Amino acid sequence: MADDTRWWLAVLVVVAGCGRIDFDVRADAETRGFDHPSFTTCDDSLALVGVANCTNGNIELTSATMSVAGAVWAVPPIAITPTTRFSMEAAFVFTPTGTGADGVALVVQASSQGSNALGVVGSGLGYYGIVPSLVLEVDPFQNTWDAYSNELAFVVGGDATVAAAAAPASPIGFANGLPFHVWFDYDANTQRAEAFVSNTGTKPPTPLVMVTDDLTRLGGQAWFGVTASTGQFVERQELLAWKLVVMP
Ligand SMILES: [Ca+2]
Repeated sequence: MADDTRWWLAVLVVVAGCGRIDFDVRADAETRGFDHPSFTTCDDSLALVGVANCTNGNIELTSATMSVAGAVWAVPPIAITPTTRFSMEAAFVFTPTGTGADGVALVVQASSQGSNALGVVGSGLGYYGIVPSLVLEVDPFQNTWDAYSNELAFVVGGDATVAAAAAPASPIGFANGLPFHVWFDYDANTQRAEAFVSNTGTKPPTPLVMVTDDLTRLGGQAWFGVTASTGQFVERQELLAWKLVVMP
């Protein structure tokens, strides 16, 4: 049986079983990406930018310090074709000091800064200005342009004040010291991105927010990363685990 046939059979089984495609069920030579269940060491496959640092088995994207930004990018960039699909999962904990802010973002970008990219601090979540990009905001601080506190939103133009698609208010709070998981899935065949959030490592059955976007606009390859920032209000923002499964 051809590899492609086996793959589609696997997908059909999963779709029939739970109503969605689980990117985690398959691994073969064609699957690319990475899996960091923790960060006991941070090697050259992780580019740390700004105030981000590798500490105590986690990546501390920001400390609880005013107006700082940090990011981590996976090295090297990954090809994006008209059939690429991927699932990115990240686990975080935000430890606020008073009102927690500003949040983190899962970012797919093809800026000329590459693995040195870092956007605006404060409400820019460390990604504002990184273009071209598709961003999933995890935003616990409601600015005037945010629809909710605890907002999960896709941004297609690198502008944190213009959400392409905001979810209903997140069913979980972010800035409360409890770990949570976020998923950012994309299928170039449908040009659809989906986002999920949970306090556990089990992806919910339905996405909280979706957006349509053609990621071939990024020009053939993209950097995958996580950014974060603080502003007037602060929280320590740690990346606990990070996984990416890409099917070309
Ligand atoms: Ca905000």
